[in-house]
Amino acid sequence: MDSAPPPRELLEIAIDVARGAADTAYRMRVEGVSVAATKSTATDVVTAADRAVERQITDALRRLRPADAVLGEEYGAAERGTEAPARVRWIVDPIDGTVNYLYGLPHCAVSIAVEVDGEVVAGVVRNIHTGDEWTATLGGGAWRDGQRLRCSTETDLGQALVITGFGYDAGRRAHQARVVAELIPQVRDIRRLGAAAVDLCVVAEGRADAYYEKGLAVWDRAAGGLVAAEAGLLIGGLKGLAPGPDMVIAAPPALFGPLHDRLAELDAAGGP
Ligand code: LIP
Repeated sequence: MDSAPPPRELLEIAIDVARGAADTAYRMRVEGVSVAATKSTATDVVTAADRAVERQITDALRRLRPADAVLGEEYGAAERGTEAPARVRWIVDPIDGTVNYLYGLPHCAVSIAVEVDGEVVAGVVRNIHTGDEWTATLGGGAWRDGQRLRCSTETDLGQALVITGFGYDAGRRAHQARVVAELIPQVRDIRRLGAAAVDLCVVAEGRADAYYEKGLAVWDRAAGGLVAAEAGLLIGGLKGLAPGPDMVIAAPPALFGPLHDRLAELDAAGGP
């Protein structure tokens, strides 16, 4: 198989493609967007911008890296011109925080991560409205607009500002609401901002102390998870599992255990 480029080179491609995609998303938002379709439930929406932006990203990656695999939220695994295995795979969320995007709330982003041999080695999250751009390479640190990111050093869960999110299914939301109702008296406060990729970057730069959510897809968390890890956060699931659809926890080393244990007690990975 072909050799893979260094993470920095892959990151430069991701940044360039994400900037063009975010410009398109912003232009389409200004022009006006509406719901084009729904997915898992009537509130799990897709706009024409989600689709157009993912096509733009996939087309650009095809031109630049034709032998690579691409996995996107809206169109899944993109067609490749070859059956040869790909060492490099791009993981794309064209607009993370789609409901925020639909309503014009400025907490939504283009998220592009890139794996080599199954490990995420670079990622970019670019806020569509503000242009805030978070990047990371494996072992190379996490950055926002040239500033190195360091996560919170909070050690007391009772003083922690914790970000979370909720799914689209009513039964899952009811279970998640029960969990957060039990947790909220035991932490400083809860924030629900609506875009996992940005939430992970906000925690990476210490503007919140920790994050957890059940129900994330790999494209929601791939780039933001690398940014968070490179900023010093521990990233994991419950009971020794890797981060995945059942649970993603991102917390500083001193908080990871206490938050993990509380979420396990509350069966936060359970429910529908
Ligand atoms: C969103 C996530 C968010 C979650 C929302 C939704 P989408 O992704 O980023 O954290 O709470 O329910 O899943 O659907 O906007 O790509």
